[in-house]
Amino acid sequence: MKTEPIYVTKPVLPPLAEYTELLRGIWERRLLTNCGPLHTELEAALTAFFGVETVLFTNGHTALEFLLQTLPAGEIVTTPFTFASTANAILRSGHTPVFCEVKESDCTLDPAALEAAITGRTVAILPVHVYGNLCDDAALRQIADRHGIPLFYDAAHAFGVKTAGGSSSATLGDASMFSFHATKVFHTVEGGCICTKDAALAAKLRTMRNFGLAQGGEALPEAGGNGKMDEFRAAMGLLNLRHFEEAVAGRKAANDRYLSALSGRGLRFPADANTAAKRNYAYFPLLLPEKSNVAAVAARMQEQNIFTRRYFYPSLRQFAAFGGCPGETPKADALAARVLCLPLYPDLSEDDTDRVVTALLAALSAQ
Ligand code: T4K
Repeated sequence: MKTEPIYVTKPVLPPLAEYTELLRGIWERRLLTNCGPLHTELEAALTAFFGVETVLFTNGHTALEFLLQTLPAGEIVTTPFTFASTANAILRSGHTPVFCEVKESDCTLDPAALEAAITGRTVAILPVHVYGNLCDDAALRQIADRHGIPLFYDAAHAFGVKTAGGSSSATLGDASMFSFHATKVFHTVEGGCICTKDAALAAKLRTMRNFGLAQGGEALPEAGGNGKMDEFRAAMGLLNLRHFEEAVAGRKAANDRYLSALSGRGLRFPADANTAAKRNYAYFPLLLPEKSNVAAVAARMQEQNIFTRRYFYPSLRQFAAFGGCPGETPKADALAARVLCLPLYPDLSEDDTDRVVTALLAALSAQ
């Protein structure tokens, strides 16, 4: 008998009755988009949650493009150990990505390698809190300040994470982008935001996401685009925020089951190197031993109907679109070739975790 598939993630959904209750209001008002009341409510709720001003967008990638469009054209130093979106956003907003090495411990941008990547053309630094592992903000901040350039974070994976000192991840850097995609720990189906303490930047982004229109539509100081989130997705966000802590607790339980079953077997767990005071358990990445055939392990698990993902292989440096971009990153390229993410979501059952572990160990011993 064929077993049920286990995918790398399964989006959380609030109780249907709670969603239909909010839909009733949308039906009554007929305000579907253009910053309606649910949008306003979600922006305020997230500002309170993050402890810093939040500007909602239609998705995380678009939010990042809008943010990077506020900079003069130049080079932006980033990591190749991330999803394609990070470097795509740099290129598509008129800049050149410059790739910098990562730390082996947690796969985040290595401050020790950063200085050498900065040139007279650098306009910003864009590290990634990959897997929810917070970057070494104090060290990065010092370098950014020394060069007088902004420090923006791709915080797509870091919703709800708190620093060792207990601050929200959203308070780090000059601005941070969060993704609210369906596969994320908190989602609005598609969605994202920019968090920033800079009130002028927040105001500018609000204008830019609405075609650049200001003064009630009678002025257009700079060309903008359409980055707005609609009421249906804002409703999803309000409810998922209500149930967020339950979702994290479910993820943590599955994460801990994996850790106790897999420790001491020559595997490394880069998300477990996280020193945050509060984690979100966004992913369960494994670093397989050097020389492992990761594709073969994934294929064997797939025969058991278990769908892992190689987030984030290959290193961005190996994509044709970024071929001409500066930066040598052998460490990051080698780490990316060893990584495999196991299924992780709040209602991943004990039996399913066991199925994943059994399939993984069998695939590894067949190497
Ligand atoms: N920066 C970073 C560092 C990012 O990781 C991302 C996005 C961004 C920026 C950009 O943010 P957004 O513009 O997306 O807000 C996913 C997501 O589409 C993407 O949001 C995410 N990072 C990236 C790491 O992963 P895929 O192509 O891996 O997703 P997909 O469709 O293969 O889904 C994975 C599994 O999840 C499926 O096998 C089944 C399950 N699934 C998925 C969806 C969408 C469901 O069960 N239901 C669903 O609705 O990209």
